[in-house]
Amino acid sequence: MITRVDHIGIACRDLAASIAFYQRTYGFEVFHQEVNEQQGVREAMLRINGTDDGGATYLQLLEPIREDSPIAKFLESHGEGVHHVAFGTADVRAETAAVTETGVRALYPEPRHGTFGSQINFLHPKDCQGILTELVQSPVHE
Ligand code: CMX
Ligand code: CO
Repeated sequence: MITRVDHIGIACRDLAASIAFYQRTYGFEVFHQEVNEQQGVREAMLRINGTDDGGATYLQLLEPIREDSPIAKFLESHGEGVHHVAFGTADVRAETAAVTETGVRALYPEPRHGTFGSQINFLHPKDCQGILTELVQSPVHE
């Protein structure tokens, strides 16, 4: 079951400049920053609100650290902007299995490491109304 919008992933060329935009425009603060080598990104999570399942909703600002990473590729073809939408679930394996039963392709056979030690998978944008969709199990649910 999906219980919340976990985050909106936004591709940017300059993480510091993007953070500064969200700070001055809406007053959003950086909640967490990390480098995810496997995904090829330097990222910042800006916490927007808490949710009644104990999770939260964030903006995830993503700057590529490698030319062959998905974010670098996306910036080249689409420019800066919304890259993916992420839904939160208590069980990413079960949710991925349920969704793939409906004919939607998951990108990974097993969940991978996401922000804050979360577990993530992605659903192919061509199967999801043109939107790259991420499924996230936060560590609070483990
Ligand atoms: N949203 C919507 N459509 C997208 C897309 C996106 N983010 N990225 C690519 N596409 C579309 C392209 O427009 C293209 O469509 P057309 O065939 O109509 O031109 C098609 O998908 C294939 O595009 P591509 O450039 O060949 O892209 P790839 O197949 O190389 O990669 C994808 C696409 C989704 C498989 C790849 O980006 C991926 O593996 N993503 C998952 C990992 C990821 O995004 N990590 C970064 C975020 C990490 C995090 O959130 O923590
Ligand atoms: Co994400």
